[in-house]
Amino acid sequence: MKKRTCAIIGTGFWANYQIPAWQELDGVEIVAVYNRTLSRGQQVAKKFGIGPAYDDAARMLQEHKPDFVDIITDVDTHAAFTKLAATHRADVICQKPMAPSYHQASEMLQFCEQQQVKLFIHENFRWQAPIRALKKILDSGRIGTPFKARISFCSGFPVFENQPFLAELEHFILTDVGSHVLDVSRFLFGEARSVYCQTRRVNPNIRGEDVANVFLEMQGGLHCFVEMSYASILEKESFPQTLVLVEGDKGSVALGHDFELKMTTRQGTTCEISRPVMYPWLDPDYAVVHASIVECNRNILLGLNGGNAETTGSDNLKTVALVWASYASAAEGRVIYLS
Ligand code: 89Y
Repeated sequence: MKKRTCAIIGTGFWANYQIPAWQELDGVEIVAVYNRTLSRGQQVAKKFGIGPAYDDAARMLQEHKPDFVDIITDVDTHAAFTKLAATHRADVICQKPMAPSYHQASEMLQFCEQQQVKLFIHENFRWQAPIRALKKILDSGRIGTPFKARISFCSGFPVFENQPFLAELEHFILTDVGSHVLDVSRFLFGEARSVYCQTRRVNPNIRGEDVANVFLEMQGGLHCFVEMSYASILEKESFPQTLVLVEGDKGSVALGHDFELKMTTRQGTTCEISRPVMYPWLDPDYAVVHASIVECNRNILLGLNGGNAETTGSDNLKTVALVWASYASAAEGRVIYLS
């Protein structure tokens, strides 16, 4: 099959994993990279044996006419680059969070629909090996009907060292981590009916909130507590693992530290370990996240080729809605009912 050509937009921290993850797949050829600072783009292009590098994204799109772009920039630029690529008739993959507001995210989606290009959001947490293994257990019916769950991402990892712009965000943890873990809640349990959230800032050196506790009632009735924090100094640091406990009427399943997946029924407890693939290019501190980029890209490539991808723009808009409903709930101190 003919390879799909891809142009990379943005060669910051995350591009160092997004690019080699594409190189794990047969069906994609990266033909050019753009970065605001040309020397940085050239450095990354050289590192991965790709190129050429540009500091003018429009010129890159004009000259290479790629089948799709992979936008790996800060959230504030997502809408502008999406529109630019869509105008050049390139399909778009964009990092999460989709946009800095629900309004801008839905505009991005609308614009791509008008231009008749596809839009996908690179939402990778649901593609993590242990999350997929947990979903398989839920789908097998072995714990019966789930009625209650906790999804937890609580860490003291110095996240601002690798991604300093996160400290500047007015809306931090719900957009950065909440986009992921609220998406996991949708992946596991479907859509939410209502949201109640409280937030806090513990770290005085950052602008946004670094703690958020979200209580969801899912449409199926399940109660789901989604907690996230970058202020948690715990006995066992779990970054960047998402820990999950689901209780059903016939048993429970717990995704614990180090990818241990334990299922308990009245017959006893079984345990499996669902480790990520340790690709040579990944940063071991981020292993489970970086490995999931390959699976997320594989699924999006399927979508680009006409199959069904999970993390389309229209699907992800529902996750964006949960993030902003959480902020609205925290600001107004009330339960928000989702339509
Ligand atoms: O930006 C975030 C992400 O997408 O995964 C973890 C992270 O790097 C820091 O919260």
